[in-house]
Parts: sequence; structure tokens; C-alpha cells
Amino acid sequence: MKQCWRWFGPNDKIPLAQLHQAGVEGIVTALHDIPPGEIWSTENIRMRIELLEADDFSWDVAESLPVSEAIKTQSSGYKDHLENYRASLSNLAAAGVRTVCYNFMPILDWTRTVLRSPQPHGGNAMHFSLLDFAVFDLHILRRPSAPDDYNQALRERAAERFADLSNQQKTMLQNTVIAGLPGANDSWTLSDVAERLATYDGIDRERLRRNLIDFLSEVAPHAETCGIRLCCHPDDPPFSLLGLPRVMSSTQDYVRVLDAVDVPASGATLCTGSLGVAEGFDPVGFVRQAGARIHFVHLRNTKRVPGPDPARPDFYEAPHLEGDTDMVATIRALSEEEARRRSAGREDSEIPMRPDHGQELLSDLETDSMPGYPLIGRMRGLAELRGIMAACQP
Ligand code: DNO
Repeated sequence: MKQCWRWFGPNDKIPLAQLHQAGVEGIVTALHDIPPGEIWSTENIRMRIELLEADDFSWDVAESLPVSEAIKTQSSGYKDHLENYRASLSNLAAAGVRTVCYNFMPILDWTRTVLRSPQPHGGNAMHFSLLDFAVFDLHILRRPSAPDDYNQALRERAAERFADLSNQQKTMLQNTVIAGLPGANDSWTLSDVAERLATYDGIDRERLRRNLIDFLSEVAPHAETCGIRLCCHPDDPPFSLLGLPRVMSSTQDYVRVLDAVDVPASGATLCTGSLGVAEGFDPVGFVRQAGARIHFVHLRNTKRVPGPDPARPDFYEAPHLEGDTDMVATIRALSEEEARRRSAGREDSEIPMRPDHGQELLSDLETDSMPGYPLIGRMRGLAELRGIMAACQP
């Protein structure tokens, strides 16, 4: 696999030039300033490539070319946004960027309830607690149908916990859930969230899945023509939150969508950290079923911890080799997939990967790094994963 690194662009506090020291071979980045639905122009793409090339890097994966809410809900602006999406794909392809990641999660991207949970080794990890999420949903956001999503025992515990939280803790929980994470939601207020939730009234899982398939039917043939590989990132965490539908939470979900738009350009991002939260997720099975269509890999580990609802597990982000995902078996399966591609003469036989997230370790604790994206924690992850990759080489 090609060992890539997510770099957030000129505002990223980690200088590109230093990444060679971490053994980074390629860069995953996006034009984060351009709002979803608008075109990534040739000029903007070229400027980003020049920055990368100045430090001897290539732009290996665009993550993400975001899918607008208008496309996800098929509401006003939908057709124009599809047109713009295709234009961005053409512009990326012309500049040599061939792998494009996106997700189809309504409104929120990845969601945690604690960004810096102290670990026994002295570092910090991100954590998701369903109880804390319920406190946010029931008592901070006060979503009208929230009580339907939690059983009585959980509602009672949430009420007690809310009563115990200081104002500062409430603000921190609110900011953690709706702000501060990569994506377009960093300045949202509670009423912004409520307003956006209303745009999903009447959109259930079946409808959202149909909208995803419609989106792919509109853009994947174009991607195919220009030589772009689209890869859908899974839901994180892989279950419904805030009553919103989620449709890319399991291997089965992927199989349905990949079968519905059955062209190589419509592919998957295997994110072991997101899918692996679900008990029973089998990454090797995922590679067996979707292998030829996996265009990008996020290697991250999570550890489930006892929580109020096994169907919506509590978890924390574990060191890359220590959570519920068997990283050795996963990387071995991916190496075998790469070998199959090599013997079939595929030009994309080397799959780009990145160490997804990292715990905050050592000097990370003194820097104000973006949650999930500290330097040392990710370097540790990449170093460990690289060792497995070397050992799995045929
Ligand atoms: C979190 C990331 C996600 C991912 C998007 C892809 O750290 O893995 O934000 O980039 O969901 O569209």
C-alpha cells in the first residue's frame, strides 16, 4: 500500500516538508475552503499541487470532495451541484488526482463525545459514550423525537448525568458533538443543527440509500470516463445518530450500493476504525467481498467498552494495533488483494492508505493539534502499520 498522510492544506500546523522524516510517501488533502456543492477549479487544484510539489509530494487522494446536503436530500440546487461535482472530477482528473473520497452521512461527519480522554499510558484518546450523546440529544439539543431513541433506563441516567454537569461541561459536550471536527460544521449553533435536521424529515434509510445510488448513477459513469476512482467512506460511528438515517455502516450496505452502480469507478474506502465499531464487522470478509473496488484504506483501531446499548457501542480510539480490529489479518488480506491486481495488470495495484487518526502522545500534548490528527500519535500508527505491511509483502 502507498503510505499516505492527511494534510489539511496551508493552515495545517504540521509542515509538509517534515513529513518525509515520518516516511510519508503521498498526501491526502482537500480544498477545505470551497463549500460543498461548488466547483474545485483548475486554478485552485493547481495551486494545491504546486504547494505539494514544492516539498516533493504528490496529491494521491482527494479527501473529501464533499457531497452537498442538496444532493443527499435531493432538494433545491441538486442538479446544479451534480453538474459541479462532475466538473470538479474532470478538473481533478486533468491534474492527475485519480482517487476521490466522499461520504454520504447526513449533516454530521464523524462524531465523538470526548476529544481528549486521558489514557493509562499518559496520552489522550477520543471517546464515544452513548450516554453522553443522549445527554446532548435530550437535554442540550432537545430534539423533539429524541426520547424515542433511548429506552427509559437510559433516559433516566441521561437526566441524572445532565443535572450533574457544570455549564462548562455542557458547553464542552456541545462543542465536541457539533463543532471542532473536520467538515463544514465548525461554527454551527444548536438552532443551525435543528434547522438542518428538519431537512431530513421524511427521508428514511431506504430513501437515503436511493439518493446515494442516484448520486452514483449520475457521477460514477463520468468518473469512469475521466479515470477517477470514487470511494465512499463509511458512517462513523456505524449507527444512526439524532434520528438521521445512515446507509454505509456495514459490509452488506457496501455490497448493495456497489452492486447497484456496478462500475469500478464506484468504490469503497475501507475505514477499519469506523466499520470496526460494530460488533461482528469482519474486515477480511469486507476485503473478500469488496476487494476489487477498495480504492482507499483508513487504518485505525477502536475498542468497544461496556455501554448502555450493544447495538450502539461505546468505544475509544485505541492504539493502531490494540483495538478490536485484527490489523495483521486486515493488512494481509489487503496485500493479497494488491497481488491479485498486479497479476491482473491493474494500474491501481498499489492501494493508497493512511494511518487514520492517532492518539495524542508525548509532545502532541503540548501542541494544539486538530482532534484525531496529532503528529506523534499518527507517526506511531504509521510506523506500526508499516511494519505489518513489510511483513505481509509476498
Ligand atoms: C475523520 C475522517 C472523515 C472522513 C470523511 C470522508 O477523521 O475519516 O472526516 O474524511 O468522512 O468523507
